[in-house]
Amino acid sequence: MKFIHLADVHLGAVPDRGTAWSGRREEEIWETFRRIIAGIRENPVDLLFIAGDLFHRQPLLKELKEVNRLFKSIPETNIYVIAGNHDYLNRDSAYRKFRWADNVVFFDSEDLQCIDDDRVPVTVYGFSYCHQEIRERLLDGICPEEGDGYHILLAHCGDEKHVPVDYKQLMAAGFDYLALGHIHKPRIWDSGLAAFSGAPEPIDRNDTGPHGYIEGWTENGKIHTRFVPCAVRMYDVITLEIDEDTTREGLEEKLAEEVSERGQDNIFRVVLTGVRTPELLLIPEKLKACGNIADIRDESQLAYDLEALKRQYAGTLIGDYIRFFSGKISETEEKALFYGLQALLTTSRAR
Ligand SMILES: [Mn+2]
Repeated sequence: MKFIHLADVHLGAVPDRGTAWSGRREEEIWETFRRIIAGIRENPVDLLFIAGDLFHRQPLLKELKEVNRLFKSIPETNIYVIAGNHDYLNRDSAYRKFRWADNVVFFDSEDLQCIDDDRVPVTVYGFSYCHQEIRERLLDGICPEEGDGYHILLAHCGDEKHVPVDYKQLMAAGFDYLALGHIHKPRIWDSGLAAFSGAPEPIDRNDTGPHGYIEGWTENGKIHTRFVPCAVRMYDVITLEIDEDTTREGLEEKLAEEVSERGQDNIFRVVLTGVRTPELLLIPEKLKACGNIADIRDESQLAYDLEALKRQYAGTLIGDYIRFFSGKISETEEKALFYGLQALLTTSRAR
């Protein structure tokens, strides 16, 4: 028996709205989903599990038709789908009246349901979201029914607003595999008993690292799994250390190099660390032009010789400003001191 476990596809999401690559990302999320289905067409599996948030929001009827068309194209595979918190079954949800292809089982209730597969010895358990949040611990105390074959649970869960879970307890409940969704980064338990497949394509800038799905198979009566990366791009963090010799041009060059080394198509968050001199004036737009830069976080500290400045500017606004912050100061005050000084010094120089 072979299966594929997907979750958090988030069809319809528009990542990084307002950036140059946003529209392309919206397409890529669909393309990767189509590619996974095409892969199943080439290499059929018995079961496909979709553990919630197939859609980023309420699906449109035409989107359901398109997904159903893809599902119909893999008739040798039985497909089990639950709705998550993003595509939850609200009263008017297009999910409610939709007629799926014969090989699709859609769980349409918040109560746990259990279905015996008609082709392989597997019983599938699952429930869908009918609300945006489920704070109740719906998975506490559940266990598989008596009976042969493999017992596989689909669940969209994992934080306090979305079915909090005691993993240890759930792992001991007797299921052969837990196909989990909601957490976008893949997480696979060593026991092989459970996994968050993660989103096949990263959806936002916090979804760093590799993304893909889980492939499972049985061997000697036990389920084995492996992670299969499939995302076309990755979110990554570039940390640039600044020192007193850093120039604006030098930093832009370093960022461009780093981007091409890690992959021009990837999307980056940039973190600036170290110490910078007041002379180094960075232009965020120039840095952002070095690649797909989603955001820049400046954690560098301005280097000032406070004592020297205090002496040099004694009796002026700048001197008073430094004196105001003397003694032990908080992190926020330190920021205020440095940014204030930078503003005062640049304007006083301009005069
Ligand atoms: Mn979710």
